[in-house]
Amino acid sequence: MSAIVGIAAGLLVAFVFFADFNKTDQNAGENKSKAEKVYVPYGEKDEYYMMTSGGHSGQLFVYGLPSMRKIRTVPVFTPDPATGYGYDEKSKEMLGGYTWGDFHHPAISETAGEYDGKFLFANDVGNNRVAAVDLSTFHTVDIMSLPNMGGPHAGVFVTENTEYIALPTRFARPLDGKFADLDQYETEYKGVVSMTTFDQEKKKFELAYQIVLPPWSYDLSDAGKKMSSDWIVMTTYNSEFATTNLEINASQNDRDYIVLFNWKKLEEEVSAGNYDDVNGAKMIDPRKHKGAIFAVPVAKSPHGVDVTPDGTRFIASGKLAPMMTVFSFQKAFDAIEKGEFTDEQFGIPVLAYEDVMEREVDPPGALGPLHTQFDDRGNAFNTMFISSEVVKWNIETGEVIDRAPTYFSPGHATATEGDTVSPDGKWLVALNMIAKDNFLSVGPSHPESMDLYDISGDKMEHMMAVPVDPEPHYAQIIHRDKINTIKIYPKEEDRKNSVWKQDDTRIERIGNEVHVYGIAMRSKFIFDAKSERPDAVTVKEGDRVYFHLTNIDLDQDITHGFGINDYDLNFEVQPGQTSTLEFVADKPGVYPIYCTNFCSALHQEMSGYLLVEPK
Ligand SMILES: [Cu+2]
Repeated sequence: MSAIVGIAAGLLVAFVFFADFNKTDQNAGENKSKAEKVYVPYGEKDEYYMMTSGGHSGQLFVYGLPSMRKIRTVPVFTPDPATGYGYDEKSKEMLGGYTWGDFHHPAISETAGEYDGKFLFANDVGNNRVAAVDLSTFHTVDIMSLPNMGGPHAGVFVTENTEYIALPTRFARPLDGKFADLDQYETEYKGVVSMTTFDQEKKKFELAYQIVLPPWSYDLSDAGKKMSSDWIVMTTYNSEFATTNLEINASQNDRDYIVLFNWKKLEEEVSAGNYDDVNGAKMIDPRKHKGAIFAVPVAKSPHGVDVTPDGTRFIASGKLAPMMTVFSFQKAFDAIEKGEFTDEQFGIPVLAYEDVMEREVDPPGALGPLHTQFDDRGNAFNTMFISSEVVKWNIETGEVIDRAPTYFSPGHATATEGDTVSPDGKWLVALNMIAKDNFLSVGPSHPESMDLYDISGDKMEHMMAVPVDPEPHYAQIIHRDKINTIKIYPKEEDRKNSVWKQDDTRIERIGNEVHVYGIAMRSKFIFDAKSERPDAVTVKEGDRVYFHLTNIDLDQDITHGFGINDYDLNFEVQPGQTSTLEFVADKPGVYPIYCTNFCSALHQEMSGYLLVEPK
């Protein structure tokens, strides 16, 4: 029961902290200087992009830093009428009929351990998927479903050169979609790690292999760097194998585990054909494959595990044990080399805690450590969920340097270039789960919030708190120089279904299929230039209709929308883009078509008709 007492005490402390912080108003002069620090005047741009997960909205939120202005919502796992995502043929197929996702952790592609700004990967805890967003267009380009998984919460994280995008599962399930009663949890339920690759030319995922693990819950993970670059570390909880009331039953053991594995060695096993085929996945089993998967005990129910920028250490956050534990990769390698193990779990040799642990950092009164970020001067920053603060400490010495309140209950924090081999130590954002009364009330439910800190000095300086839609779990902050967006989609004459000349527009019928090869341009639709009314399409009730629409306005930002009144359909074509809308004209009558995305002074005139003749 000690865990329960601990949580209760934590909540009490948190309450006191909340009450306290609300009163600590800054003086007006100080606020003004802070405002000047984050103000980005008209004509200038933010120095950083912050890519924030949108949680169960299934979307990506893009912010500018330091202004904290929201720039864009990019739909990833959820249909979005604002951009037509999930309505046109390609994005509808990518979503596969799902209407939501739970996006927790964005990971920007890396080269040599640096964010390279090419792609951003996203996990879907809700429906077991991984997605890629092309950062040249900020469009989602591929989504892959992962078999054998039960909520890939502990991803996504990329290896140093984006060789792999790793996704460990949170919930254990029987493999292969089989049924097994919860009484068979220990024997039939399994944890799984998915190791996916992404072809940057074809913009396609592939499931390279999976690892079957005991039915512990995998919470977070990180890839090694430099000397540890072949390794991945993952935190676990529920080493108790609890199947009900996890709040209590999964908090009994004093220690859970960090699982570490060598992805390069496992890659060799897979190439040698040493795997089982499970539900279409190449499955590695630690009971059969020795020498690449190990575990080390860690303070109970950890959340984050983060590899230091130099790759020498991994730091676990205790969550229910109020401390950060610094582990040494070298010590782990030495113990593995000597074969010194205390135990074996599911074929996984367990290293002695003392053999791998380098230091425990336990700031007095700091409760609920969640996650670690880094600066460029050897410091770590930990969010504390229960005591609502950020703690700055020195990685070499464990000395606590500064503590700053958050408003309130932070989950992750994200620092500028914070997951790379060279963080730049300028800004830190705490992603808070509770805003309380910081903002104008919008009813019983308050927004989540984010705190911005200047971390360039010895002391952290709180700059501002901003509200945010549900619900950022994690974010990465990348310098703007690394993002190179295209201005228009290139004009590809031979692109399937595209039409670039007015004379080539046409309406073709094949049986009960009607294909409209049309153009959107300021300020009209042309579906068939030779027709008396080029912007009207007549079909028969029951026809399957395809609108193939190309936006031939090759000017930056001239996006056209395409909505059909009463048909619940809307999509868009960005400059130079071709998209297809497919539907069955099952309602006879007359339906106005109009451009939904404001495009010109005569945008209002950009309309036409869909006429559906009754049977
Ligand atoms: Cu328009």
